[in-house]
Amino acid sequence: MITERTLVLIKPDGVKRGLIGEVISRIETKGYAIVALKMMQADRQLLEQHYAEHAGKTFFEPLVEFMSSGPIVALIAEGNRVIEGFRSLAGATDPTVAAPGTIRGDLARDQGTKVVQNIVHGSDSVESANREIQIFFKDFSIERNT
Ligand code: DAT
Ligand code: MG
Repeated sequence: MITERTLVLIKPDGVKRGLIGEVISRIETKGYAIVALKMMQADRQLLEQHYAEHAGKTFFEPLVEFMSSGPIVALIAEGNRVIEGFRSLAGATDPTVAAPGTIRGDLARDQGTKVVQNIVHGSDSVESANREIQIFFKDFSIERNT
């Protein structure tokens, strides 16, 4: 079985609300390993790269503004099927309908903002994970996801 890595971001809403420990705890309790971790301020250039797939959408500009509105935590989690597994822990994009028991379902709600604020980001495929890990952790090897 091939071990995977995924990029997780704890977004500014998660950091502001003091949920760094809660999110990390859920990842570790599930059994995934955290193999890289940093707190940082993401700038526009980094976020435009990270969210390139959403360029041109109505929520793109609010998304970049929100994600640069305060510190975030970036981490790499590792384990078999961690990409799918973290998406499952995170829950649906819209926190109003995200299942209870998930990070977004338990910890977030609609704030009436132009962009959905939902505590965490998780890569959605091996290709995305490799690309995003390179953006946030330039020196980190990607060999395990290839
Ligand atoms: P996810 O974070 O679940 O992978 P995504 O990649 O489609 O979701 O979108 C990135 C983020 O942008 C998402 O976490 C919240 C916000 N977002 C997505 N769709 C939106 C929409 N229709 N209106 C407002 N914000 C949205
Ligand atoms: Mg996404």
